Amino acid sequence: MRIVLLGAPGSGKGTQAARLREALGVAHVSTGDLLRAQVAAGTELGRAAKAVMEAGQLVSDEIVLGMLEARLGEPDAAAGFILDGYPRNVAQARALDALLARLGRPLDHVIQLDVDEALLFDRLAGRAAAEGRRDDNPETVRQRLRVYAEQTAPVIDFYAARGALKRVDGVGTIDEVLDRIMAALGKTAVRAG
Ligand code: B4P
Repeated sequence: MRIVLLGAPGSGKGTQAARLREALGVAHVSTGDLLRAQVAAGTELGRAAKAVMEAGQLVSDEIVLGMLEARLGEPDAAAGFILDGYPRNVAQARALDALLARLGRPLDHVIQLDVDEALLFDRLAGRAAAEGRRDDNPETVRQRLRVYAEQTAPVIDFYAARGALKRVDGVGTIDEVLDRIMAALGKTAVRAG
């Protein structure tokens, strides 16, 4: 199964994608995690991305697409994947279409996680306190939400226009949201306990 998970910063994409990976046995491909790994490793790409991420802006489409293509070629993605954090603008959505057409692996589902803005701030403030991620400070979060409204929200319309979008309420416990996503995928959630 090949899935795109859309949603604002703090909407729970990363959290739910990790659960979906377990539930569906597909790869979790987070462009944010891939970029943070490059930053941590101090690569040239990571050095270029660091300041951009800390300013709450988007890293260049070209860099992210190259990283994504390499990641989709890894063995765990052969069974399918959940894209978390990609595409983040309409140019990326078009590039993804072209890439997946070339690979002969079109998308099966596009899920949008809906969460209101006040709750996004609370969640990211919680993560700032717990994990100290440098782009979770209030000023950068405001900038990330602006970038989301300007550049990423049109991606929702891009998929909605072709009738491919399913909207899921992202407010509730992590398990409740997971159940809603699984229902939107036509699956039943099975969990231990
Ligand atoms: P990302 O890593 O994608 O960060 P994010 O949008 O904040 O989402 P994330 O997945 O981490 O958070 P989640 O909502 O799960 O991007 C970071 C930066 O990388 C971007 O700003 C950009 O610079 C760069 N980047 C990434 N992809 C790019 C691309 N394609 N092109 C260009 N640049 C790119 O969770 C947030 C918090 O909410 C967590 O603390 C979590 O525990 C909590 N939470 C989740 N679900 C909850 C629930 N149901 N109830 C309560 N709390 C919940």
